[in-house]
Amino acid sequence: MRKEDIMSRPAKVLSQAQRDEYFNDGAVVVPALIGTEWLAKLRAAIDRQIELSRAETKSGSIFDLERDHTAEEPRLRRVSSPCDQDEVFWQFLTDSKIGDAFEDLLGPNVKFYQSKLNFKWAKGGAEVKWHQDAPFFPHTNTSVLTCGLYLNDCDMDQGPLAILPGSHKGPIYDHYTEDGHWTGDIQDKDLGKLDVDNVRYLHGPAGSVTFHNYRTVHGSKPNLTGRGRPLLLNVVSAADSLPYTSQPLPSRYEQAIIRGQQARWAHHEDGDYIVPPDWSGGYTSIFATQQREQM
Ligand SMILES: O=C(O)CCC(=O)C(=O)O
Repeated sequence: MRKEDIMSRPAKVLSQAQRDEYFNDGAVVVPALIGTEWLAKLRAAIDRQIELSRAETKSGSIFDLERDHTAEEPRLRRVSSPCDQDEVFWQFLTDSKIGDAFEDLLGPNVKFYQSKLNFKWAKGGAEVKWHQDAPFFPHTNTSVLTCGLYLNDCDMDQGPLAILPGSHKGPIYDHYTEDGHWTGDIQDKDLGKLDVDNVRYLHGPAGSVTFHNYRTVHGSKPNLTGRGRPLLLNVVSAADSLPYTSQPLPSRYEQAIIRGQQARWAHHEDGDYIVPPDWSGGYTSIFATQQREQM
């Protein structure tokens, strides 16, 4: 959906300044947007996933585990497609005011693309290197965003999401090595082109929500504190933005409408997009590919 059409509608839950920041900088964090009731429900659902992970000994299509994960001391990197694992995660998207925020940034018709729960466990939760989301799942237009909900307070030392303001207006960077291996991060040859001195950290108290456009360059540092950093990430798009490559994180809700209705017309924007690998044979996580565990 076009920015002018989105911004011509009155905001439901974000301020005009927050909407402007999203469009100008490619990201915004809204402090404590989600209240204690939803946080309690979601934390209980996360605890259920952690309990289930105790039975796992290696990473698979649902649980991505740190090397020293054990039944006694679980250490998770990610739960893939949490909406498919526990209905509370889906209800959060359809029944909470997060849908109003989506409308403020994407227009009245909003659909689901994928979800993941990234942990950054205490004392070692891994770095996420600079990358863009568009190379993982290109769409016909740029009305695609990732929304991150901090389940606990997240300060500067816990590896908050970091973004490079304005980078959504720049190029799509290569996420393959020169010899054609997908790494899921921006290659050394391009790192010097990034304006990393201008980095902005999106942190805040529990219930704070980050929104970044799928072209925005982002990443996060390791979590070396004793406090975990569970971050629930949902990717949503305007209904008229369609993916044209296979989904890395399959879900029964893919393309399900969260607000409004399905589009009759797809909107296409001009541009050059890198083609991701064919994920239909399976995908683990950004942590595994960036750590070169599969190369
Ligand atoms: O968990 C994080 O800090 C960032 C994750 C991320 O950017 C991703 O999964 O694409």
